[in-house]
Amino acid sequence: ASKGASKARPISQQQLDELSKIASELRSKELTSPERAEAVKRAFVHAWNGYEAAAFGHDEIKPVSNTSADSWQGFGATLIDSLDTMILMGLDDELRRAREFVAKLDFYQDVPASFFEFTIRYVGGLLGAHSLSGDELYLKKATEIADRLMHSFGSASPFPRSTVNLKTTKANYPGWNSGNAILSEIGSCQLEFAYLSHHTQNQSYNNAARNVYSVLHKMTKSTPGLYPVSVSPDASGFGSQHVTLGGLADSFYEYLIKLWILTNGEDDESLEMYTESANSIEEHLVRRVEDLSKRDEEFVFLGELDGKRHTNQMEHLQCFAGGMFALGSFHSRELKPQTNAEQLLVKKRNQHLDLGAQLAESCASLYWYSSSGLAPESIQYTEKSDLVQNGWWTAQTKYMLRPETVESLFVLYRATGEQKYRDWGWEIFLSIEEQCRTPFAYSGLRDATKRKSLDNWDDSMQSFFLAETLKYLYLLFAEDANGMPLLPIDEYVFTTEAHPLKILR
Ligand code: DMJ
Repeated sequence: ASKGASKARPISQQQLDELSKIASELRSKELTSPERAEAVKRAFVHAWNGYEAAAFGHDEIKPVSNTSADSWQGFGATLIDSLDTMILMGLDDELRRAREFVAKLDFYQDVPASFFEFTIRYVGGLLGAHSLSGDELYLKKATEIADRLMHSFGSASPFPRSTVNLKTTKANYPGWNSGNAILSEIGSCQLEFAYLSHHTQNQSYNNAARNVYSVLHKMTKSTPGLYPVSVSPDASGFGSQHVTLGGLADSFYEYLIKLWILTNGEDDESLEMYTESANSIEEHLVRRVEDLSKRDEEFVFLGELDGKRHTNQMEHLQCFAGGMFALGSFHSRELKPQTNAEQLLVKKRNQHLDLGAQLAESCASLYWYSSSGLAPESIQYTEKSDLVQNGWWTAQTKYMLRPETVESLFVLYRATGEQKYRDWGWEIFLSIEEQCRTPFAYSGLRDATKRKSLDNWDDSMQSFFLAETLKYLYLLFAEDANGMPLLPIDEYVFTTEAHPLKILR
């Protein structure tokens, strides 16, 4: 639903020209990393100012019509998702105003809440802010909302239901999925709930979330480590044989290795699940496609499975996987293996780093080969690459300001120190400036294969743009006063919405 009177006249040609000037000026300069970080920070401030002026307290600004939208029940998704980015960037005045809003929030409302979205954006956003600031208000507010979300868990199922009414506590699995649970929805609360339990000394959050893993792990699968996206609520089986690392599944795989990291290596089962999954992803989902157009390197893409049938398609969402493999590899570097899973992680250290790097480069190349400089939402590809130039083509044209590729570039940079990751991230940032900057904020594109025009803006800026995309870009370039990276990845682990949680030691 879109709210708020339109505060803007239609965007004029003169305004468009001014926007283009900002981007071309940036492009014309050779900037140092700290200067690039400053440019990303200015982009954040531009978007935040627009949000504050037209949509403060709403979930999002609509960045072309300069109005507001409430996709997540209007608790201020952009504001909460942005708190830790503001802390990181030292935006004290903006943060003070946002904190005042958070202090007044009341989650006891008669509205249906998506367990997944509310966990990753609201609970995660508040916990990231707590982790970086130590401010107890954020922990208190995260606990308030988590207590409402806990009603998603019931006695009939080990899995949280998709939607829960925050007041009546009535909860359901989605009707559109024949009443089955969705893998990503039940498997992407484990970091947030583990952190919450640790800091509140209340184990109920972690017990409920963590049990989901044990139950899923025991269920029979056609291929070990590959979990179909649709799960029956009583854990008796899977609703389909569709396996993907994309939508409906992605952050489930991401969280397996990250929970092991967050628990400082204590959670053996999550590492076991990760190494099983990593093996099967390598064996069954990785596809290599010759690049006939520009490079000697092959594209390394991920496909999907329907039973035994392989589908050659990849969503932008799957581009988190480069970072996932690199992160697992990074965390094996000082490991003295004691379990089979730890041994496997150490043994695969170089292989996983190489695979992560290839996936990340392939995802970056989807940006290079697109005329907007920004990657489409999904592609299809052929392994008989003499048929189609490049070997891949666009399936879904939209570009939603998504973070997964820059997230992988960030992890790869931190894991290897190779400058090319910074340069690729900078190119993506410049394209965002050129194509997506509006007078009020940043807008997604309807068609990433076309260059900028008013009609091509989709008038949407989801909260993850400030929570993730700009945060990862900032972290790619920013350094502290001693030239050291901010938020080292051996001290913090990032939730699927890029909220940094300090490793629990
Ligand atoms: C974010 O909300 C999270 O990263 C989620 O895991 C996937 N979708 C968006 C970003 O694309």
